Amino acid sequence: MDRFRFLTAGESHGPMLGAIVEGVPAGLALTEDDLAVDLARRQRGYGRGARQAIEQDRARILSGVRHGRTLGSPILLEVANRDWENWTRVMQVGPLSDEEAAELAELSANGNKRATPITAVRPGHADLAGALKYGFNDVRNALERSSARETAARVAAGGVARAFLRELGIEVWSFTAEVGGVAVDPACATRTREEAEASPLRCPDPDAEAAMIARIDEARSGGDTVGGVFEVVVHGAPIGLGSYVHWDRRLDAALAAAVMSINIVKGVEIGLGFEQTRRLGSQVHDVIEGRRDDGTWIHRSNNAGGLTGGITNGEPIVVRGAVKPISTLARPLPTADLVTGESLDKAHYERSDISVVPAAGVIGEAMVMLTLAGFVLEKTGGDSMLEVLDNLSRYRARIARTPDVPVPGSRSGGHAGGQAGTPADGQADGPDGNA
Ligand code: EPS
Repeated sequence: MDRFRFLTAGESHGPMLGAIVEGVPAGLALTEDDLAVDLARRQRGYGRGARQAIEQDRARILSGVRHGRTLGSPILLEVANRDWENWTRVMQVGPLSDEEAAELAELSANGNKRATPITAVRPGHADLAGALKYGFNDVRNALERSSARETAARVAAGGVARAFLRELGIEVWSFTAEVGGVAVDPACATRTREEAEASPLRCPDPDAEAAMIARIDEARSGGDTVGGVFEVVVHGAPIGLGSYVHWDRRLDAALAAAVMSINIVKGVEIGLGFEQTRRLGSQVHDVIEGRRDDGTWIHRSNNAGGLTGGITNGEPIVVRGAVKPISTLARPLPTADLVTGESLDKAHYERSDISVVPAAGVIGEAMVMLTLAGFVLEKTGGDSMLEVLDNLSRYRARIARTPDVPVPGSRSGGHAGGQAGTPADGQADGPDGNA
């Protein structure tokens, strides 16, 4: 069973979004203010639409924390949908009385889009496949949950993972690497992390950002949308998270699945990603220069994105997500009707964002952190933070030394070299947390 897992619940225009995070060790300092930081970052970014002016996302912690510290029990989080008050009848949980049904029918007859069943499925959205799969004749039943609004709950859960990883010295950040075909030029990425974070697109290259903003404006005036690429970077992950022994123990595979699960993502790269296929091996593989005194290893480059053989190698982990253009267009594409199957001039439209690449980066961070937290706990074990920290520091100390190799043929625990891992240094039987 997974040591660390989470689930979310909630519809885009329902009363709230929820998340349950399970497996967080006891004793972690955690407050609602900690979670508010990433939730606010997810709401920002040039190209966002009208919905973000309504929402002020903040997570309530409803279980699993006492006096500011986790208890080791499931953590239940709630993010209210402020827009709910405009949707109470349309999204009512209880059955509609005859009067309530008549009220909705009248609203619809008067042209109220929200009260009218949606059948003009949007190309690129989950509308058609989702409605057919679940047997709906109103796309509202599918789009409410397939909406990227759900990612607010993931980011709330990701905030818990961030607090955990931070205690272990692991930091996760992201930036906008590309929008509408305009890419950051690494040579011109002059902004500090704080400056990039505060910029309209969370972008480290000011010139590229200006061109990206122009692309978003062009798309907006054409009733269109644009996608892009975000890059998530992890610093401080210990060597040895993940494994090559099975497909589902590879950290690179888990990170790819986690980032691909974000509603709008259609591609994931680790490190140099697809670019590696265009270069020779000698131009790709990261030359290993040796071990530092603190036990970390020096690679001349990081084209592997911190992961070799599905295992962290001590370099920063680099994961890129490809964000498709949003599928709800102000100038809708032609489509077909869900019920009649006949072609239509225009797909459904209410309101939408133009571009969400900066927000997708924050969601990417959350998915990376939630995945990493599980792999860290698999490595360290531990029911309390003290135990996790203790196990991790022993493991770090152990791998910083010459490998502790049993002498071939020895049955009594003799060790090559003799100096490493002896009871005298208190490490020989120390857990690496994976026992
Ligand atoms: C979304 C449609 C829009 C987005 C929404 C995702 O919502 P609405 O239909 O209320 O205008 O703004 O994203 C969010 C609400 C959010 O918080 O990210 C969709 O169809 O996926």
